[in-house]
Amino acid sequence: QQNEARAAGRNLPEGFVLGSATASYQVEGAAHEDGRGPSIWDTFSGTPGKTWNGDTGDVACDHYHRLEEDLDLMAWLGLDAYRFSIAWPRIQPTGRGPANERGLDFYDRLVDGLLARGIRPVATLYHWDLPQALEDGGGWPLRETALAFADYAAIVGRRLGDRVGMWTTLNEPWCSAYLGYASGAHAPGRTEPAAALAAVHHLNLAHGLGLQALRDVVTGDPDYSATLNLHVIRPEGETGAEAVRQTDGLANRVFLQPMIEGGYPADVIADTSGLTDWSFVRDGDDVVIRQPIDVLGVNYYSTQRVRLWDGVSERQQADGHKDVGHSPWPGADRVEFLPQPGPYTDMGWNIDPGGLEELLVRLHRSYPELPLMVTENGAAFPDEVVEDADRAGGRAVHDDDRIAYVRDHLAACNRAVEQGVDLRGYFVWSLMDNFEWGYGYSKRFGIVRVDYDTLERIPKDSAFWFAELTRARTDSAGGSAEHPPPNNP
Ligand code: GBH
Repeated sequence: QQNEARAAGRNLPEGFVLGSATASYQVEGAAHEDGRGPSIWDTFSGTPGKTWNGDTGDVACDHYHRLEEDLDLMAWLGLDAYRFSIAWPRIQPTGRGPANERGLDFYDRLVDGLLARGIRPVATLYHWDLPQALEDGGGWPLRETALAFADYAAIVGRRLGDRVGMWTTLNEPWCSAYLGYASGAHAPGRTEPAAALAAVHHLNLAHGLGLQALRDVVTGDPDYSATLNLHVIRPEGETGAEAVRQTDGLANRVFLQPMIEGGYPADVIADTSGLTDWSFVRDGDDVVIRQPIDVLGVNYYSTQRVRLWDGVSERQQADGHKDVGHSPWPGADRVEFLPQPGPYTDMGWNIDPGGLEELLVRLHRSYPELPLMVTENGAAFPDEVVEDADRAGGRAVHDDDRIAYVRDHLAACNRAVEQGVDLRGYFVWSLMDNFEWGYGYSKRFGIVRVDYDTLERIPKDSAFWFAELTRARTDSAGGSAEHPPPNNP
């Protein structure tokens, strides 16, 4: 496995960035400390029945208090870059008004700690933890939320803008809009398809306004980006192409087109005309949203297969369950998501590295000038801790399945590069096990295990593999990740 990791590392293009990713609400904990205000995820996870086991991010991985230990882990992993998100309610407890200095101090320490270890800080402004007060005022379906986001971006940019290497405005606005406001599976848990479409627009607007605000105040020379969870959707049967058109519009083109080309796809507006007339889009918004970006972040996990429901068969959802409850796809009522062939991760998502290659190549063909970055890719598996006398601490997690997942997706990245795709890097999701949203702590995505009783970090085999991978490029002479990770007795 060590040799294999080294081989995988040597295949990557010169300067390819290897990193790991997390998000504030999923790892930080310290939910009520240093002036942090409540976010929609505090409210949602605190509402009975919304998350697995009633889990919340109150403590999470306690990353807020274990920053130095986690930074040392990242250094041991040999990360080129670390992708984290900033909790808006730490910076502005009610989403508006003056900055909370103690909140800014935490990210200041994080950024400095990364730079001291030679790791490039990649900061996301919004990874789903909207200040609750802004949701109380209407949330993402309202224009005011996008305007507030620009003020927040300016505050953060002013404080960290001399040191952050890459800024990302939003993480996966698809999830914020459709899971937050249509299916209700994510905070704030609303099930209003028309509001979800208004949220799409105001998230896009926030992206544009946020970039403008950052550019006004940042003194460094960072890359600017957004991260999308673009869907790879394959057609099934005669009606497949039409079903792909509808879902590709709602999932992909409704973000890509305004951000990169300007304006909304006419077919999406037509498909959703029964829900909204899109009058929330004002003159000039298109120009604001279409700000130049230096790189597009792509989060990729699995693929989907669709056709139009024939009205007779039992309609399926993506996960193969019966279609119950509210759909995250406004206006695509006839689309049926078919179960995908395996193998699957613990999320029930199919493993399909070819989908990543396909997606990167498609994006490159559509936007040949736009560099790409895989800002998330990874897998949940039900890992087990076993005794292992050869390891520091006497325990190990043998997650061969995760190693294979990452290896095969990196190989897909290489194939895309061979086809001319300007792919700049890859971030594994995630640095450590964390709060997996509606699934609480039941799903483990980390390359480092978190023991939620003791909050101890135990590097899994995939972490050793990743450390070997990063070293393969810097140190072709040898050297090894064999030496024990930090903080292990
Ligand atoms: C990302 O979301 C998030 O950015 C991150 O915070 C999260 O922890 C991580 O991934 C793992 O979930 O239900 O079959 O239609 C990924 C979100 C992944 C959304 C797959 C929709 C479609 C699968 N998504 N997905 S299906």
